[in-house]
Amino acid sequence: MTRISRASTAAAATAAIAVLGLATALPAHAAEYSSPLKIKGVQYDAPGADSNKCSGGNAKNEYLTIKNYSRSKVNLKGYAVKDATGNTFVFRASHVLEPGDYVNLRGGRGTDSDAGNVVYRQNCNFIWNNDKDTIVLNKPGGAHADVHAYTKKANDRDGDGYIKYHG
Ligand SMILES: [Ca+2]
Ligand SMILES: [Ca+2]
Ligand SMILES: [Ca+2]
Repeated sequence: MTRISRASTAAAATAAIAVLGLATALPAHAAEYSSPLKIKGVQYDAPGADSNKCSGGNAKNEYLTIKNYSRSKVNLKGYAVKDATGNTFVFRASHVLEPGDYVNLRGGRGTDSDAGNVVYRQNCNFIWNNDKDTIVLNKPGGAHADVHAYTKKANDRDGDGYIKYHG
């Protein structure tokens, strides 16, 4: 991607909107943010009957995969994940993602592992609704990194509980 200044980006965007007359017509889901980290996919419905028991439940099998699509290392510390109702998880610890590296943010309790590419929410309740929800990934300052709304019907055609966003 060509690197251009913020001012020229804004000017270009304004010009494009003026030309296309899209100022009020852009739907929210068309937004694509500039971010090194994006949502690779989500297993929003953990396989099998859901149980939020910490022992024997399956919240660990509900997970969000966040991947570093940039050519630089990125520290997850300070990044936050939110659902449509505002349930929030903040990455509190340093966890560096190399270019192309990813992390699975899983429900349930467990030991985070950089080598194992896993961070646990330390919460045995499910966060991603099985019918529909919105996944928000925010940068440490609060700006959006990536946002995806889904419904089981529209976005999970094969019905396996997994939706792929970025490859
Ligand atoms: Ca779920
Ligand atoms: Ca399930
Ligand atoms: Ca699927």
